[in-house]
Amino acid sequence: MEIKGVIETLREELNKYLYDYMEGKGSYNKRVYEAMQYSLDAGGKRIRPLLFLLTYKLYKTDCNEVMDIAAAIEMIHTYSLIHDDLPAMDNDDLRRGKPTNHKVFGEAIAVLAGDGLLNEAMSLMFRHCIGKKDNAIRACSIISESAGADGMVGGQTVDILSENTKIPIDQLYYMHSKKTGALIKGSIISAAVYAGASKAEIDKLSYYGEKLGLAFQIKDDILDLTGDTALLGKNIKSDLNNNKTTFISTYGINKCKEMCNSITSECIGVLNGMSVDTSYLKDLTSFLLNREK
Ligand code: GRG
Repeated sequence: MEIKGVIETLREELNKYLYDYMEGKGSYNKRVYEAMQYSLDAGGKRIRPLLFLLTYKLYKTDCNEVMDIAAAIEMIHTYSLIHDDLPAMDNDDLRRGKPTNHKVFGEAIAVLAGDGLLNEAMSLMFRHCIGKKDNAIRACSIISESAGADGMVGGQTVDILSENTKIPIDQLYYMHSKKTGALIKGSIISAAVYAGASKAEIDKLSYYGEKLGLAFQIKDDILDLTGDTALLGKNIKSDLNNNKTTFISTYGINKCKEMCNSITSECIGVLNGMSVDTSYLKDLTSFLLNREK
């Protein structure tokens, strides 16, 4: 199968899993499932679950065995976007090319939809682990920690506290390594741990994940300034409007483009130095550098 075919196939399988999972759920509480499904099915790139599945695929053949964990990762990511868009946070009205969750369902239901997705993700992972070996539990624990107060929530906290202030450079790196980087890195390491990779390979993938998260964020900052709202599916210049310190405000656009290129090359270098066939992961890595959305 072509490289693009493998990634596209996994994305489609995941999309089907997510759709089937939510479809028809609920009774008197149906509205919250509708809100959860609205954002889940709004057309995200599925980068984090794909990183999880492609890393798992370095060592194992059947990704369907861990599709529920991949779905849980996407639920966690989607919850974070719903909450990030709320008036109390970034106050955005467009996400994934559609009105944000609270614009359609109201703030209270949007908060609950985010809560519902996070809890559903944890339930999915717990259920997956029943009767499985330690590796599965370790993997799910890495994912849940990466989303927590020392991970994504921690980064978001610093982001919120830093609005309208110029923050020092180490705080900027801390913020992004947690807010954006933690779940990206967690998706990669958890899959390696689950699949039984050696300590040396996990260390390499951990370094790769850290750098990839950084390149992803710098690219996100670039797109926020220079991207096209129609392509991105979200409003641009949100960082400027929210008066945030970003990689662009710190280094300038040209240096950021250069950093994005060189960090991506470093990521590819790490993947080249592995003993397994990393071509799918390399393809996804290059896609992230060149993406327009
Ligand atoms: C609310 C706890 C909490 C956390 C929010 C993820 C996040 C933390 C905020 C999103 C703000 C933002 C734009 C961060 C930059 C990087 C990022 C996470 C972009 C969105 O991810 P993509 O590009 O989006 O993978 P899709 O829609 O493709 O899934």
